[in-house]
Amino acid sequence: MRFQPGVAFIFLTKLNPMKATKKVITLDEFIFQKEKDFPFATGELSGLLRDIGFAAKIVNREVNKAGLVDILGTTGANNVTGDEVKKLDIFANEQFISALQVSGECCGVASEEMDDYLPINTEASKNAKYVVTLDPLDGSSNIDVNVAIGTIFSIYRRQSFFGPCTMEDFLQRGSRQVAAGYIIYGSSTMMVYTTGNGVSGFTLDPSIGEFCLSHADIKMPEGGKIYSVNQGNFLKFEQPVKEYITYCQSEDKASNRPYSLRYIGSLVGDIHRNLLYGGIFMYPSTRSAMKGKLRLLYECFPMAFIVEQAGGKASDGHRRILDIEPNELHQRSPIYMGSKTMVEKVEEYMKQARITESIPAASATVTA
Ligand code: P6P
Repeated sequence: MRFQPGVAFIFLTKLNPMKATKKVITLDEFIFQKEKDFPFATGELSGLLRDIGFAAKIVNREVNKAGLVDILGTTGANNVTGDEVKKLDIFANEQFISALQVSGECCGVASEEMDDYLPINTEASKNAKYVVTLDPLDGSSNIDVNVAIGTIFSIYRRQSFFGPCTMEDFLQRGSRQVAAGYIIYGSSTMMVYTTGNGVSGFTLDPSIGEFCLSHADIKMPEGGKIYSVNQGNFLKFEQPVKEYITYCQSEDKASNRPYSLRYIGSLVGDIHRNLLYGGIFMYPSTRSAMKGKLRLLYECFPMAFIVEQAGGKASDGHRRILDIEPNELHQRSPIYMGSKTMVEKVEEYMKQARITESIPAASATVTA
């Protein structure tokens, strides 16, 4: 074969380990860089985000072998290493709490897995500046069928000044979050978070054990063609929600309808897809669950913060999710969040319904 320089160049660059490649930015480097953008930053929030990233890697390792553990776990209550086979959401809760306890930057945690909040009263933490709310492993019932699941977290500055944290430190409206994020354990594992200056996504590279910047400055499309809702609850929804779903299903080429229904029953998976592709996620109230299903503090608030920071919108049908003042840790809320124009359309249906109810004779309808 005659020597062909071009082929040689390709051949050599493939082999050449020193070949210049795009700089990989790890989560730790990114956090450190962003901290420099804030002259008065003290590094405490950065430390907290790094600790959450570390715990995520531990949880990821266990989630990835969950199916295997089940097979091996049939030998009894213990797995191959002799450890008690814990439910993964309890395991995840323990991992994130221990990471937050050693962090020294967090004085308390509220979690879906715990009835009450947990003060962290060690010498290093009891006067720390931040509290964290957590859904350690949302959608964990999907593990056995290999559907994406996730961890959701939210970080607030404490309201109390020093000493053990108080309930008021957790019962803050969503707009007071200083950071929020999720980890999605899916076809790849990603950490997506915001500190109020846009949304960044990091993909875990198992070969180096680092989250690497893969989605800088995520922006949610203003419109979308995906609607996510548990269609099985349709008959239980209130009338304007039924009308909006029917709107999504109606033929109208000018507005790209009918939309596609995409719903995997795992909040982090559904939101992550809609964040990148555009779309609306809905968990409305029903007759049997007047407040909806999703929890305000550690599901709705953090996801709403992320969606808004990416240019989307999050509402309970009538008001901005982030403006809601919570009065209990495990409070639920209906939620409609996603592409701005899609959420605004739902709010239009809800508003018309209120007008119709207030003027019974009115035949007010929503313009399609
Ligand atoms: P449903 C998972 O159990 C979860 O909390 C969220 O992750 C998900 O969006 C929702 O519940 C699914 O609820 O009632 O549609 O099965």
